[in-house]
Amino acid sequence: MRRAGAALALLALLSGGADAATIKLNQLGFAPAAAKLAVVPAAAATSFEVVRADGGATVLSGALGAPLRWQPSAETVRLADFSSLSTPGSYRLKVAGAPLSDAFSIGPQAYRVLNAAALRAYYLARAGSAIPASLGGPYARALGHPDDHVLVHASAASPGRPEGSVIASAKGWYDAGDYNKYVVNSGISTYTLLAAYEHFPAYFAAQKVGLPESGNGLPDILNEALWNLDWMLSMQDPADGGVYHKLTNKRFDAFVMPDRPTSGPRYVVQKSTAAALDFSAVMATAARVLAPFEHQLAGEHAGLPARMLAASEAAWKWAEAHPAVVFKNPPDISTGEYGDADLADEREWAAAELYISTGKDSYYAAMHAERTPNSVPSWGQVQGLAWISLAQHMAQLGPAADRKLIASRIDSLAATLAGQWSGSAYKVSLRQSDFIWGSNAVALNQAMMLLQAYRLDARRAYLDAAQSDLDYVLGRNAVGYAFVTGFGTRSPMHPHHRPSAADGVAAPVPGWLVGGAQAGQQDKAECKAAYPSSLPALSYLDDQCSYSTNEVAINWNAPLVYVTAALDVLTGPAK
Ligand SMILES: [Ca+2]
Ligand SMILES: [Ca+2]
Repeated sequence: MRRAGAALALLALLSGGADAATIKLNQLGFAPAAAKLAVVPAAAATSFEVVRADGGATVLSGALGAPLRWQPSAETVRLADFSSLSTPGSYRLKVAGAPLSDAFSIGPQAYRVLNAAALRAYYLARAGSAIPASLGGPYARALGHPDDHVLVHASAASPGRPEGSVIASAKGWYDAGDYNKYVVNSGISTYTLLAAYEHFPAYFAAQKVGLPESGNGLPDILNEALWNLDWMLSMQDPADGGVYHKLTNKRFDAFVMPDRPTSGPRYVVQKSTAAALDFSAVMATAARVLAPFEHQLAGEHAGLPARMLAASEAAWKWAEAHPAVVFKNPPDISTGEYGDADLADEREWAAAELYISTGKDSYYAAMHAERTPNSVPSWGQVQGLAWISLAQHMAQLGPAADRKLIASRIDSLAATLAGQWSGSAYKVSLRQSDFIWGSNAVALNQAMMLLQAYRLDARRAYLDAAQSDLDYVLGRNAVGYAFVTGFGTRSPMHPHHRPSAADGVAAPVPGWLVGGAQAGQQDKAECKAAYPSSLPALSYLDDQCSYSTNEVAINWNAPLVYVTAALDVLTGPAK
């Protein structure tokens, strides 16, 4: 991810988001039992109606909330709460003085189709795989980046693999808008998919995505995760357990299809402590998630769970011996860095996953749970993932684990997020300071943490706040976009994503969450189109040039997969 080399800005066809007078709501819809809110511009009206999308008959009317100021967009808005409407159907919101809202639907499994598309986006992003028309439809393409002939970069040279050695490191997902593969960002992405399965196995057993492997006895989400896990395994040096930080060209490819690379040979680059620890955490997680499928894992995957656990422990040992190898791009490499100098959280996460998967108390001790805080996960800050896994496995943990501490870490972060949600004019947990690069994923990772607490203590506010955060990315935001390609009434058409730019298909590859609004405008010099505003919640550009607000990334889609599944399950009928 990050930075296009020579981004050729398309002539900006600014289809434009909604303007300030527009009603903002989740453009897909809601489960019958979900909280249902819309943001209405504060004008003269004090009441709202919900009308049938066909015919316009009023089915509900209510009072708007008090006008409140939302600092991130400098707007004054009122909330419409139509949670009491639970009859399945298609509706619009009507407020005097504003255009009718976009249509939305109410019905069970409101996000099933979106969830499948968000997972399919990973399939369409597979390196080393052709996408046949039978599975990819208009997004069929030739195989790119086989990575069967990858060079060991000087920074990664070891006695057994001197500079220029050739290794195979096939499969994996393209990280984002670019065609490179990064272990650190793969770590949180793959974990989040594995956690989605681990927490909601019945949902994913029924989730058919349409993969080459579909029907092989594994749920599709695990088939997809395996494509990247196979690649990650090949990034470990079997001689010492260390893990290469990334597999990359020296420079970014141009905006071409993946089978037409423009940037020469590919390299594995320098082993790093972050890569080893993220790898260790993910392999420990995958080992236990895949263990029940031992009999379905055949051929190259035979015995995989045990090999993953061994790989995890070997990477952990390497990291213990090399605790502070911080990655920095060598001078001749200019692709994404994923550099991170704070490695305590990576160590805490790996220790927690190893504790859960091996039962060895030494790993729990290594986590130092009593001094490890909880936080909203991001690629560089992963301690929250440790707490998610510990909470999930609370009932099976040994006596060394402090259950009260685990529950308290989960609940206290959720309480903070719910407080932010409750006090927000848009009723979202995002604060002004959360409008950073990838703000849409911040919202969804906040939702994921809220849902962990709801799963522990069933406090309704946590579920409603998580719903609100999904609503935010699906349209209840200041620019009025459903921020997932192919979904909603207004969604991104020009993501910073090489296949979408080069495939000759007008519609972008579907199912991708774009980064979202933030005021940094780091691509301003490359963008011919002007940002509509410098306010954080309005600073978004649906233009290919905008890598800082309109790129896609595997780590951003993963919480979309998690949260849509969780809300389908948790707001659905009792099982
Ligand atoms: Ca870190
Ligand atoms: Ca296209």
